Formats: sequence, C-alpha cells, structure tokens
Amino acid sequence: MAYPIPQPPTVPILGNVWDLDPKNSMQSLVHLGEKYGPIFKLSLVGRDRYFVTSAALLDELCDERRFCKAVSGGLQEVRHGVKDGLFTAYNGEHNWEVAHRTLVPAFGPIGIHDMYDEMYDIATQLVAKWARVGSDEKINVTDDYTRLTLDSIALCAMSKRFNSFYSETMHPFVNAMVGFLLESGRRASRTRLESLFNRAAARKFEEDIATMQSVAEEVIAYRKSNPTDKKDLLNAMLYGKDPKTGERLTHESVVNNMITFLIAGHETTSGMLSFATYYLVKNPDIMRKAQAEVDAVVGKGPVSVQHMSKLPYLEAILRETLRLQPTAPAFQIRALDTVAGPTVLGGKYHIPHEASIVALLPSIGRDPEVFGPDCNDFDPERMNAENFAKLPKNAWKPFGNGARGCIGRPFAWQEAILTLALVLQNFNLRGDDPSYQLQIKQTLTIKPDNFFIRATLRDGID
Ligand code: MNH
Repeated sequence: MAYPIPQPPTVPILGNVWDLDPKNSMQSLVHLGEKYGPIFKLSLVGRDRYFVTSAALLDELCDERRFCKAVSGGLQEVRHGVKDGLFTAYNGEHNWEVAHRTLVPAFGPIGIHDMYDEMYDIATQLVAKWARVGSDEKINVTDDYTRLTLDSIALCAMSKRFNSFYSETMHPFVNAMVGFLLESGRRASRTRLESLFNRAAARKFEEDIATMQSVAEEVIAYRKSNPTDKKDLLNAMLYGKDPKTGERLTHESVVNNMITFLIAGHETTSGMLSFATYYLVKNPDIMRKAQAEVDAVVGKGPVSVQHMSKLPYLEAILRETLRLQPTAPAFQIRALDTVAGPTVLGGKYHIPHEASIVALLPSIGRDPEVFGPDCNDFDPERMNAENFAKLPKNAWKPFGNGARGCIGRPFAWQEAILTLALVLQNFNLRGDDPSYQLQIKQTLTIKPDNFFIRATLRDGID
C-alpha cells in the first residue's frame, strides 16, 4: 500500500520556502528530518523535492541497478561553467566515460603516491606560517586550510603555484571560482522572472567562467610548449588514453575537468581538516592520543609517504569527523530510465519516477539505528579499522556512491593525514575562545564559521 510522504504545511505559490533558512538550509533540513523523517518532501520553486535521512533508505538508493546520480538544482547551474566534466556530467554522458576511465589510474594509490612531494611542499608552508605567527596571534583555521588545499590541488593538477600563503589577496582564479559557485547556487533558487532582472549577475557569471577558462588554457599551453615526463594529473589529462576505446580527452574536456578538480578538490578537504581540528581542540584527550600516535610512528623526523598507512588513529578521527560533518553534505539520486516507475522505497513510500531524491548525509551519519543513542558524540573509536569494517554497507557515505563516488578520495585522504600529522607533530593547539560553540557556514559545502585557534610549538622541536 502506498504510504503518504510527510510534508510540512505549505503556503500558496511559495510552497515550503519558509521552512529553509537561506543561510543554512542544511541545518533546517536536518531539523525537518528529525520531525518528518526518514523520508519527507518539500515543494520548492514549483518543484517537489524528496529527502531521505536514514541509512536503511540510503542503502536502497545506493543500488546502481535501480538508481543513478541526479544532476539538478545548483549542480545543474554549475554545468554552465564545466559542462560534462566529471562532477557535473549526466548519467551516461560519453565524455564522462572517457574521462573516468582515463583518470581513475592517476587518482589511484600509485598516482597519489607520486604527488606526495608536492603536497608536502605546501603542507610545510602552513606549518611554517603557524610557527612564525606564534601563540600570540589567533589563527583562522579554515582560511589557512583553504590556502593549503587550493595550492595543493593547483600544484598537483596543473603545476600552478597560487602561493596563497604569501599573499593577502587570493589569485584571480580563486575569486572567479567563488563568484561562479555563489551565483550557481543563487540561480537554482531564483524564479524565471527574477532571472530577467539579474542581467548584471548574468554578465559577471560569464566573466568568472571566462577567467577560470583562460587560466586553464594558459596552463595547458605552457605544458604543451614545455613538456615533462612527470606523472602528474595534467599529463594524465593531456596524454592519457581511455583504456577501453583508446580515445583521448578532448581539449574542452581537459579544461572542464581541470576547473572541476580545483572546485571539487579544495573546499571539501579544507572543511574536513577544519572540523577535525575543531573536534581535537574540544577533546584534549583525543588530541593527546593522536599526538602520541604521531610521536610513536613518525618521531621528530620528516613525515614521509611511508607513514601514511601507519596512522590508523588519525584515519579514525577523519572518518568520525566526516560522519558528523560530511563536508559535501548531500548528493542527489534518481531512478534509472530503464527501471519502470513509480519508485517504491522501504516497501511503502511511492515517489514519482522522475523525482530527484536528496541523501541528507548529516542526518544519515547520526542515524541512531546504526550509531546508537550516543550518535551525536565525537568518538573516533567507533571508526577504528575493526569497527569501521563492521558498519552496515552504506551507512557511511561522505564520498558518495558507486561509479559516481568521489574520484579524489585517496588524494584528500593523503593530504589530510599528512597535514594532521605535521600539525600534531609540531604544535599544541587550543581554541582561541573556550566558550566557542560550533557555527557552520554553508555554501555548496559546509565549514566551521568564526573558529580560531592558538598554536604553540611543542617542546624540544624548534
Ligand atoms: Mn569529491 C565526487 C565528496 C575530495 C573530486 N566527492 C564526490 C561526491 C562526494 C564527494 C559526496 C559525489 C557527489 C555526487 O554524487 O553528486 N570529495 C568529497 C569529500 C572530499 C572530496 C567529502 C574531501 C574530504 N573530491 C575531493 C578531491 C577531489 C575530488 C580532493 C579532486 C582532487 N569528487 C571529485 C570529482 C567527483 C567527486 C571529480 C565526481 C566524480 C564522478 O562523478 O565521476
């Protein structure tokens, strides 16, 4: 029997618009989930959207024989800039297939291994900055981790140094990218009529896209006239061949994917490091245990690529951080065209075949059925290797699902372990304001807001 899908009361024309805080819609959705979950629907800008908040329903949606990634809302607007690049491609687009098969090896363990030295170079810039600043000044953690992740992906993906640690202003590419993402988000919530009155915004949107593309074009031109046999992402994109068809990425596809990596590859990782740092300063016992692991495994010498697989407690901290604060907080799913509709979830919820269904990761990560009554507590032990292996199959999905899951996961993981290890080896950290309560800033991703720390060099290391 069809079971009605809960929906909060609507107002005429605007539907459920007032149910969402425009500054922090994710928080609003999590609260709605507590009241209406495990599945509910909202009517927004004339469209019904469906949200799931339980691990059991997400498990069904992860079945790639029934469902695939949906590209709609803000993500569809991002296509204006990067078209069928890996993140924004529609299910089954040819350029996605070619780029996916060609680039998977570059993002695999060997490819990432080869990028270690460049990542290390950038991570030491962060440590040097914090050491110079000393404990007299408060550090804006999220800003510095954003400098780190951006410089790191730019150096690894396109051999370009943004030098964010050496300038107060951001590189023009970064300003263009921020403007582009903000406007993509706004477009998704504007009505057609409102769009007509936003000519200036539309012009700036085109300019920002052109700026990003011209930086990418310059990088490609430079590499073509200065070839190297470095095994980096840029060479993989320019010269790699699809193992199935022998095709190469088209020039346009290289540009789209280069911009895609810059966008997808920095905010999520800097958010993860920022939240992890927040949980460490809030839980000094956990911080000491993490430092003890780094001291035992690395000691006082350089952090090397061989250490990356030997820091299981740091990994547990990162997994637990993403459970509570999945920095890409949602992904969208729809039924495959080849499956007959309507969609039935949980044996009773009937959803129109063409609907986009949003997996609300902060709610799913706190599903009490899976994580118990203390699901809101930060406890890395529940994510140690043994417990992690025992979790139900699709209960922890901060990197998305299946073929459309995150290609940059090993990249992000290596970068985060390396950075945390260096930071913990060199500093004692504390919050700047002991009464700080976590605030969240949401764009397409989530990050801590107004969070500052103080860093003191550890004894004996100078
Ligand atoms: Mn990443 C896809 C989360 C780091 C590049 N990433 C996804 C998806 C999630 C995700 C969730 C699936 C989105 C969807 O279904 O619509 N990504 C993360 C998180 C981190 C992260 C939480 C860090 C922490 N991602 C990175 C890094 C890069 C990257 C680093 C690049 C270097 N991610 C991608 C790309 C895709 C993706 C590219 C699209 C893959 C595809 O569809 O083929």
